[in-house]
Amino acid sequence: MRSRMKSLFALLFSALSWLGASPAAAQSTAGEVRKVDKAQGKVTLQHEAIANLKMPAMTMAYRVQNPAWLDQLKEGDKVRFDADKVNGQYTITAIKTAP
Ligand SMILES: [Cu+2]
Repeated sequence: MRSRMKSLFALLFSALSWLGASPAAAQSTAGEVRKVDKAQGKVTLQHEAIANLKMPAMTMAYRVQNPAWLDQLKEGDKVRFDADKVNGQYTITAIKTAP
């Protein structure tokens, strides 16, 4: 009985931590690379609406959280990404190329 309770709690806990981890892990917005500007540490994306920023679909330049990501991107790449406002600047916090 005791061990059943224990495993139930373990299951519940892992379910909760999975829920907590998933939003950060999912690249939620689709876009296409228009321009890579390594000097400025920015990438211009044509993107879908971004719910968490209440932003409609548009083309705009974003700062990237890690400038090394720019080496993996080129004009015309289809991507999925997360963006947030960091220190008042729209910033890409995660990005990967999509097939
Ligand atoms: Cu935008």
